[in-house]
Amino acid sequence: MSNDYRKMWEDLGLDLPAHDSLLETLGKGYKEIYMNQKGRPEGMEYFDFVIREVHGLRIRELLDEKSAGKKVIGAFCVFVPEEIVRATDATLVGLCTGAEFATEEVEKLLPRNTCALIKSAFGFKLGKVCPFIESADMIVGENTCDGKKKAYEILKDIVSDLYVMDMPQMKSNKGRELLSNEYWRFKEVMENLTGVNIDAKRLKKGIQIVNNKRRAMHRLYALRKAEPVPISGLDALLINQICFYDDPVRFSNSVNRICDEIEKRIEKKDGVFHEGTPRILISGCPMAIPNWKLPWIIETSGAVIVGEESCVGERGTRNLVDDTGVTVEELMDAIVERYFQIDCAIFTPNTERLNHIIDMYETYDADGVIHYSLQFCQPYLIESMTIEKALEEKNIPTLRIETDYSMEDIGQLRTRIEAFIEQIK
Ligand code: BJ8
Repeated sequence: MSNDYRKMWEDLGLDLPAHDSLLETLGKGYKEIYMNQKGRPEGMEYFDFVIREVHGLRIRELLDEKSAGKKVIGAFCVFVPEEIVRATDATLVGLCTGAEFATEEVEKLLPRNTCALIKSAFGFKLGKVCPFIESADMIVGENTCDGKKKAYEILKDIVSDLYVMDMPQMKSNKGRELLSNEYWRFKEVMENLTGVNIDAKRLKKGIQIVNNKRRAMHRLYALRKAEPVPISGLDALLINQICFYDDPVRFSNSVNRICDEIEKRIEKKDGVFHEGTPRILISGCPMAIPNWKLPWIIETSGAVIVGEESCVGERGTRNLVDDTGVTVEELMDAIVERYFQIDCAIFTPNTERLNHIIDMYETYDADGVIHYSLQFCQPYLIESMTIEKALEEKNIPTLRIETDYSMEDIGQLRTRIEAFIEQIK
């Protein structure tokens, strides 16, 4: 990375030695996991570039936008409506939550048995290694799981401008009303922060930009149904992860470009795994950069991932917002309608999620489901048991995995996954 970037990180208040070590670990992990894959589509070059520049050029772009008077908003959850952020010309970025960092410091503030995702968010802040969190004008938290909502009470003292959005826990009329009220409140907060009045034209434009991003992802997902599989699950995950950071218009164009290439590959029956490779559907907690552990083990154990029932995957991007409304009220209603369908495990009951898993299993012609929960994540861990039972009743082979971001359990995970793949072959 150039000296220019070093100055930028220093100005953002990052701890440069700690940041150097983070980048080195990231780079090493990335090389080992991504660069060793064979036959990747050429279009992955763009995403390799983005990941290389995730703390470089992308941060420079965000800082340039800020100098031009625009705002950067950081978030931890797919319930934060990007359409509203876009309508004010601000940029929404997903904050880093996929690796262990500054654990000792974190455990002075949070109990040890807090899920890795929450600890990671704190670790990146306390370790001063995340340029996204330091660039953000406002960070949006959401009262989803208990872990997050209690953690925000502590996070508010270590970040400036934390805004917390309340969240329904049930898909009832009352729940919908709560979400709607919260989105209107968020709209007002965004207007005050940016000085931009969100009218119907702006909101529609925001909706269209985000819809286009989702459309491109839907196109990519659909291509993964092919046999032999034309893109690895690791590469698809990377694209899903970059979806949270990149400029949305450029990102959508790049995804569409790789889809054009993949379509040609499919015509030639050119796959990244040979025909007949066991096809896995992953379901569960989100996997933020650089959490590639489980997919890497699966795809180096003789199987290929064909879909992710996850917020960094189909749960996060499915369903478009209806953009046909003409008033702000109609468009806001359409936004609420779309987000209220997200079947996160924080909802009770949450039967839609089970139906979606079964639907994805069938659509992607999967041979088995691997359910992934982070340790201490009660919503997904508890749901995983009902899901396993329901899937097994339908004779869908299922493996339940509980892990964290450490590398200590790689051997044990590999043994269990290899045995599962053997069983479904
Ligand atoms: S919409 S999945 S992004 S809340 S892993 S912090 S649930 S204890 S991340 Fe999520 Fe939004 Fe739901 Fe999606 Fe809590 Fe579990 Fe930790 Fe989690």
